[in-house]
Amino acid sequence: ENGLNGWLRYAPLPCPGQCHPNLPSSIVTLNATETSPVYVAGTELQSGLKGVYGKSVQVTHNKCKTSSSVVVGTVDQYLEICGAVKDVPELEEDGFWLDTKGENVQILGQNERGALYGTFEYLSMLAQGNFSKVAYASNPSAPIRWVNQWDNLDGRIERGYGGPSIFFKDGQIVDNLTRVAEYARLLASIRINAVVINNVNADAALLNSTNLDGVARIADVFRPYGIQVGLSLNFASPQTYGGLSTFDPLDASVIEWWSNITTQVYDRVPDMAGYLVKADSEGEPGPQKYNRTLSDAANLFAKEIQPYGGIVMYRAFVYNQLNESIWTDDRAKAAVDFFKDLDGEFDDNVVIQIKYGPIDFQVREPASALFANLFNTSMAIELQVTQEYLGQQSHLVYVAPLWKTILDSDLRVDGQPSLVRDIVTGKRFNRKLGGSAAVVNVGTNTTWLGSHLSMSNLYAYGRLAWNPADDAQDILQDWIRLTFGLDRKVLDTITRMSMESWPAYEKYSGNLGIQTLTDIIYTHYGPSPASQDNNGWGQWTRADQTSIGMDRTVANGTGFSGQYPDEIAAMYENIDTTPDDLLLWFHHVKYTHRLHTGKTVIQHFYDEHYSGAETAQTFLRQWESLRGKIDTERYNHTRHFLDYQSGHSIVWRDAINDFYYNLSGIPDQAKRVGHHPWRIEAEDMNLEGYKTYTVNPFETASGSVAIV
Ligand code: BDP
Repeated sequence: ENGLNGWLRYAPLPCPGQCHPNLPSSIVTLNATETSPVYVAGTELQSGLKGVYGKSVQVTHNKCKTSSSVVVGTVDQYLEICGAVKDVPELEEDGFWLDTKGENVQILGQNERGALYGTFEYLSMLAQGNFSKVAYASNPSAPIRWVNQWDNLDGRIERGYGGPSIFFKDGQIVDNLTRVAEYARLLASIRINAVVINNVNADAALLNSTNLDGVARIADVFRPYGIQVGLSLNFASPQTYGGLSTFDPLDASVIEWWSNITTQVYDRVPDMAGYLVKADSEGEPGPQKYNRTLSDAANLFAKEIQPYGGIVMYRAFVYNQLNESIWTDDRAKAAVDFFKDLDGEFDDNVVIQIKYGPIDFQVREPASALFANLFNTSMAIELQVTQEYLGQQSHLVYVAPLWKTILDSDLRVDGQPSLVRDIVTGKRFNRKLGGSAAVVNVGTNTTWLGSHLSMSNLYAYGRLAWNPADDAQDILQDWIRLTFGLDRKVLDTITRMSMESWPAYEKYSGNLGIQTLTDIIYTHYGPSPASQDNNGWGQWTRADQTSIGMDRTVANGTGFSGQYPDEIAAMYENIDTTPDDLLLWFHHVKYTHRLHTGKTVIQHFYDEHYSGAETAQTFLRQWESLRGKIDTERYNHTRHFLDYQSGHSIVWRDAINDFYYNLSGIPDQAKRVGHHPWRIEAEDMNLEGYKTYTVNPFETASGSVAIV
């Protein structure tokens, strides 16, 4: 198996058809149009029943059967074609009703999308051998359940690790959209309803008429799966691409230019989801050039797409990494500084898309303070499925538990319970719009993301977008059963490895809230603690010979902690009440400072790096215990990465420990750091055809020497 079908393999279960006499013997869809989600649901049911249980079942359309069938449609279609529906509660948009108790299995959506979701739910049960008799409604937590792709028109994907784009090549939309349809299928099964297809660092050439025709073709492929397409815009397009002398958002010619573009877009794609805008960030142009506000910018687009029902996702990731003030100030404060005073100024169809933490997809961050500073503005949380700072798919890191720490954070606005998940879904402040977006970055690789196990993150994202209260391990286990079958040992082993993976990665990369100590300037991969300071992106570790951590308190530091509501601000302001895992995020302390556990910071660093790497090394052995229980192709592919991770976790361990030992001069009590008695250095071997090189930064090779 090559991974192409992800968790929708419909692989045969050990006990085929005859064990399950109650399998439906016909499928009825209440829409006969081939491009409708309900029709697609019928086809999907047919292949699921055939694949899992070897049962061939006919699909008929628009004719109700009295027994032994699966009926799929909307509540309204059912009423019209089959008659009154019993027991179905009022459903919300995209919600569904699934009833396996009666004579027929009923899958009824509030709309066609909901019917397709319900079908995938039923298929997920069947594929996990689950024949329980159930009758329930399921509704989404929020209307926005989007994914973002950072695909460039030349086919490269920014921070993508699964090969080139499935959408673009050489400046154009590819001819063959087969992979797009396969992606649509995966996304629909996890209830994603929109996809932004191009990079947030956007190229205006997407707006030429050939490319917009291509976007229409992409939208046609996604539509039968209930998925809408959205576009990232480059704010300077009217000037750089349109030839105007300005891109001032309040200039009449600029407004007219965008109006014209919007007409061209919606003429081709009448149901386009909306625009995504990154502006005034990391060198991208924005309204600040003309002293206009971010709301001036967002509302410019909002007004244009409002008549079409479109949404503007305006990113809160606004900061200027090369601004001089960053040397003394704190990038973590930027989002609140920029957006707080604009609360209420945004049009109703604007949603502020906020990265989960104040910095940038780090291994541990507190929840973005902006979630607790906007009360009259719709928000969505931005997560990252692609593991940019988290090992880039070469390391196993199941990220859902990290996301849960944020979604379940209580920010105590006005002293009241204010879970991030209730804020972003719109419940806490009564906003109609809200939800989530995740940067996914699948590519043409058959594994989609680059490695098989990383697909649990995509699956979990969709599940949490639908219901952020779900449990990370429960979600994982559904994914394992669907991806690798029902074997108990397979389930237990992959569960254990995955649940241990984020804590392990945090331990051997950057713990105590010091952030992922990767190279911060370019690759965001591999250890490079020194690169975290003295550059325009941040001054994060502030490590010197005696102390470490970034003081973000109001009393002595950057004042970031004061951006939270009082109770939370007070917790982070005080070193004693700050949780250890965020200690260095909020405080600058001596290496000898004692944690709540009684250990010193430096000893904890040493110990955790050993412990994290040790855990990562068990992953390979754990996986190898599954030999013969997993098909060879996926077994070997995964084994390769876990083998690599075993070694690279040691590189991480030693690089970080050596670096801080060198800086602080404080020895490891357990005498491991700097002592590697069993290690054979490559440069000490007889080398033929290799040369030795001194490496900089020193900590990235033992003894500072590498061979090439
Ligand atoms: C950073 C990425 C960069 C993105 C940026 C963003 O390194 O490639 O363009 O975020 O989210 O994490 O805009």
